[in-house]
Amino acid sequence: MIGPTSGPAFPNLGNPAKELGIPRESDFEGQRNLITELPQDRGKQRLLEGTNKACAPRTQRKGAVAPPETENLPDYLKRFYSSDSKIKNANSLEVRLKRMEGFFHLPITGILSPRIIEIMEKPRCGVPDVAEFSLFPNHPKWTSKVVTYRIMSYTSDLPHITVNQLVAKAFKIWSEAIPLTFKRLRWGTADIMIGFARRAHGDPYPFDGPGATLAHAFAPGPGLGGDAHFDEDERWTDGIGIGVNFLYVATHELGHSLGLSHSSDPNAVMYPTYSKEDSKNFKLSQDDINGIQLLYGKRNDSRKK
Ligand SMILES: [Ca+2]
Ligand SMILES: [Zn+2]
Ligand SMILES: [Zn+2]
Repeated sequence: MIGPTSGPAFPNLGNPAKELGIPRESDFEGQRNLITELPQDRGKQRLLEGTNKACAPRTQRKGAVAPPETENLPDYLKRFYSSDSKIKNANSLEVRLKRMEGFFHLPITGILSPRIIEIMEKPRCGVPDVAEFSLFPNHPKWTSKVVTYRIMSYTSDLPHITVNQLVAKAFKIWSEAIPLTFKRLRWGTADIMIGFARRAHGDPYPFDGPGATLAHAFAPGPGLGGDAHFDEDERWTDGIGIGVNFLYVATHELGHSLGLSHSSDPNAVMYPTYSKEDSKNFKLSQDDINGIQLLYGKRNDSRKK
């Protein structure tokens, strides 16, 4: 959880995260140790918890129609449904599974169903759906009317100018609903630092190769707060080519950068999983608009669309 009240849980992470293009294994090793030492990283939004398993080489190739790798299901639940430790048996897989069923408005059984397995198999955002410190409990948000961003590194899949345009478009999608202005910086430190990176990239949440986790972002705050990272091991597209729709994922991640957590409304851009169909000609759902306007209020000239 990143917020104004954040403690200095990861004091060394501010700068490496600002250098996304340069993954440094030595930093990663240090940070992984830090995670081990600080299992309750209350100062930071919990993203890809327990990534060691996720990064281990897979023994079998994961295909879209392959049966679920059941050994990874507990890992999924640990990563995205970290439980409230105050509850008895909070860490049991059954409790986590029930939390997942609750999030997706499925019957609460605590038993793996085909629908749950189907959801688990989808590529998704790395931010947990339900976790003790990921629910943005203090509602962190930007207090300035002008929020700055900077694109630190690019994907090799798209021309730089396309990435610039799509990021600007993603910000515009949000700014049409709220009275914030987003200003791009070419250098220096911006509120929202954006970049592409693969595997370990300077924060405690290394990416996982092609598929599975597509991106993650941090809630508003200092340091890593607001930053949005995209997995360079994905094939990114502007919506025309084959691959993951960058505009859609960027709009989703910037929702986190602005302070929104995941929505269980399947029509919402803030829904945690990604599908090619949903990303086509998408727009903010009423749920997304309600959420963002709860934080920032309405834009006065919101008719200007
Ligand atoms: Ca990935
Ligand atoms: Zn997300
Ligand atoms: Zn990251």
